[in-house]
Amino acid sequence: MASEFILSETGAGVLSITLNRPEVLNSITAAMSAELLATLNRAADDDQVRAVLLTGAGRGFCAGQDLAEATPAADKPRQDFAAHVRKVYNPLVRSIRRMPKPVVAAVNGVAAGAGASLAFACDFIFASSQASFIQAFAKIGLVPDTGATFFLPRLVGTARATAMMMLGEKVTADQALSYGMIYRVSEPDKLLDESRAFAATLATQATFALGLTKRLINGSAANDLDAQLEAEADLQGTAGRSDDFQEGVAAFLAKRAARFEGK
Ligand code: LHQ
Repeated sequence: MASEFILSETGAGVLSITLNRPEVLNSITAAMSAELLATLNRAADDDQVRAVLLTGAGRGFCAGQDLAEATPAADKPRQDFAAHVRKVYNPLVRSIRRMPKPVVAAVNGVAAGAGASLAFACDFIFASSQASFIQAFAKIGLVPDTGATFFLPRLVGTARATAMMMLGEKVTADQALSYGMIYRVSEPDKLLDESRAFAATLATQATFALGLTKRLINGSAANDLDAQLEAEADLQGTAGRSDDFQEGVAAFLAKRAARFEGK
């Protein structure tokens, strides 16, 4: 499928995806979401891709739902947002969380509504010092979606998550870092280089095990201790049979750098 609203390129084992509707701060239409989902799903199956980077073109990361596409009209029946969220947003979150490789968000500017939620679904968040995070839903009479009510309390605790989601106030990159909500703040002109270099380093690591680690992190949100211990044992069995484990130990014993292939 040719992409009109996103750009993508692969290099050094990293698929870089750029949301590309800068004139509306990369807000999401159904068409853009379909392109993003197809690209993410292809990345999941592509052995050449061992890490994914998600960023936005222009001065914004993503302003959430394109409100021009979701405008209520007095003379029309009210829209069914339940169906919209299930179709347009939930598959994106599932695709990022099920991706058996790390996904890095490079938040170059404002991330609002579902745009912020998408960043929260990623494994690492780099943010420009000029970026901000806004749970804009409350301001327009909606509830947080796209996983925000799942990820945000886990990232920052219930008190801060409630304030962010009920007040819709802007959280700066530095605040987000101090909350433990994001991984790193970069200077605006260094964000892409730093986050891409980070993703490229991840892509040289034992990415098969990183994918399994991600599954364990996903599971720990719902499992009790016994279930989680069992899941760890199970996936350690899988990791222990991998080529990357053979290589990792061989490299350690030979005192050389490992050459992982992600399998
Ligand atoms: C936009 C948008 C936008 C269209 C900026 N849409 N044009 C799920 C299910 C169903 C329905 C609804 O939603 C959802 C999930 C959601 O994501 S709900 C939350 C939707 N997003 C928002 O409510 C955020 C709306 N945007 C804003 O509050 C501001 O634009 C922020 C705070 C993000 C940035 O403010 P500024 O830096 O002052 O930029 P701006 O407001 O001037 O925006 C620049 C342009 O982008 C402007 O167009 P213009 O033609 O005037 O230059 C905006 O209209 C356009 N834009 N967000 N979501």
